[in-house]
Amino acid sequence: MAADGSVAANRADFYRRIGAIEMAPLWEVLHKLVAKAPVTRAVSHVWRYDEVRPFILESGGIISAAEAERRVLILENPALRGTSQAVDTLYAGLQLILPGEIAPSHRHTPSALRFIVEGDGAYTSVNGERVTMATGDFVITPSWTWHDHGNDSNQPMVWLDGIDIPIVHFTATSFAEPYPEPQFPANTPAGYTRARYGTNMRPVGDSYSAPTSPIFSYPYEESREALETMRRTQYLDPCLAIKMEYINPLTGGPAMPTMSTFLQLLPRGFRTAPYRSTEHTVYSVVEGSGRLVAGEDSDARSLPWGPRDHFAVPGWVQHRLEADDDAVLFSFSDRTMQQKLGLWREWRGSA
Ligand code: GTQ
Repeated sequence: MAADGSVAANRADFYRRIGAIEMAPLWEVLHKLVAKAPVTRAVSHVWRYDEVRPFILESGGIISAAEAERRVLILENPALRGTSQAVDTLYAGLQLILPGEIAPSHRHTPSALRFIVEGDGAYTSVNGERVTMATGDFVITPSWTWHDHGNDSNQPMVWLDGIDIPIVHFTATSFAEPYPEPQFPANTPAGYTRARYGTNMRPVGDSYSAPTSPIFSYPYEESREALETMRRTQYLDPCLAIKMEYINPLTGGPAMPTMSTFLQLLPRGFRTAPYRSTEHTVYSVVEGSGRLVAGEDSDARSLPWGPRDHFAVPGWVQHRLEADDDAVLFSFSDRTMQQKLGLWREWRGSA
């Protein structure tokens, strides 16, 4: 019993004594631990490409790709500075590779995606098979596969790296190692994986089974054409317009185990109904301009975006999208991970 016998002093004394043997009282933290609704410090934010691009190009004179290993400017959520997080569960960065450079081969347990923002003619090699990369292409480097990047073109290339690093850190399951040479031997003819899995066929007797799609390149031209046909023939979802998910052709499920990836078309003048879901999302604008309206009622903020801009929408933030022109948005989120854990929820408002 504390000297003055008061309840507060009594408790403080009790907490101190249990603290000495590494214990703590639940009742002081219960409602923070078991929150009524998602709590995140992350905020909605747009990185404007006209502000970002000069610094990306300048980074080319600050360090070489070889020395940096990956010459990337991380997109850090303004409320999560110092954490390398764009949103709670996802890392995002913009990588620059100049003509003639090689970003040396390595592998790691985090799964990575590339979405090409600018340029045409660089390549990524995944376990020795090269895919070329052009603006709007979506490329995967699955967990624990050797990958290097190179640029044989005569222009700088910039792409978005989307990686599940915060998820891997949370589970403390990060492993990484460099390949002993700058490049993994080019041991597989270009187009090999596309031939095996990319034509709605697979080799008889094939036993590929991995949590990531065997297809690791999804060219923009094909995905864009699908959206165009869909928008002419299909009802537009009030909250999403036309939103397609990149899939693993062997399962019909998401292309990667931890991250879901999407390409979305908002027709000119389309304004979505208010929406929220628990997934944390990062967008890369391919075509068109418009705005993200994030927050509720008088707290709502209007954040304009245009081609090559990137924006973050944290989970459970009510938002809508408005398109001034036909707009095409790439996005990635942790939706599939949340769904696997039975945690994902959405809410749809009316227009
Ligand atoms: O290209 O492998 O932005 O390992 C961060 C870590 C890119 C990559 C990043 C990486 C990579």
